Amino acid sequence: MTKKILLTLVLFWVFVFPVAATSVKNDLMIDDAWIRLGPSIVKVYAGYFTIINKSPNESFQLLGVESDLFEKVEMHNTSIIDGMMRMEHLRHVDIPPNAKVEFSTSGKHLMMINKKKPIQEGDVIPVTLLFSHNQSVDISMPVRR
Ligand SMILES: [Cu+2]
Repeated sequence: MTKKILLTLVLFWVFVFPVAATSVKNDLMIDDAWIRLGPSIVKVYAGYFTIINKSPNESFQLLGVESDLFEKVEMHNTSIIDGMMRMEHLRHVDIPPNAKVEFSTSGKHLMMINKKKPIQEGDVIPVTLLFSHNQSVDISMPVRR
């Protein structure tokens, strides 16, 4: 009986909280994915995650990002040039072997442009990352402040 309850709890954890899980595909691991909630009138959101390449010798490139909830998703890099903050549109992002590449609140980030429907805190947005070597990784990005 106790075993059954325990199993139920484990299954509950696995299937009800997939958001907490890390997405893994072969050597690529996506961690800490989230989208920053903006004011409801804002149609552009920023998204963050960490990509870990566990391969000791193979490098990947992140070539694009897609989400059905946004018209388009771009990869950007924020940098300070002559005291001015600039955002550069990245065509691809290199993920070297055994490396960790962070999309964070300072630096590289996703720019998720023109949401197609209202988004609230706690929503989980399905997003697909497109990599070189014909790899794609589906992730769930929770929306929070
Ligand atoms: Cu940007």
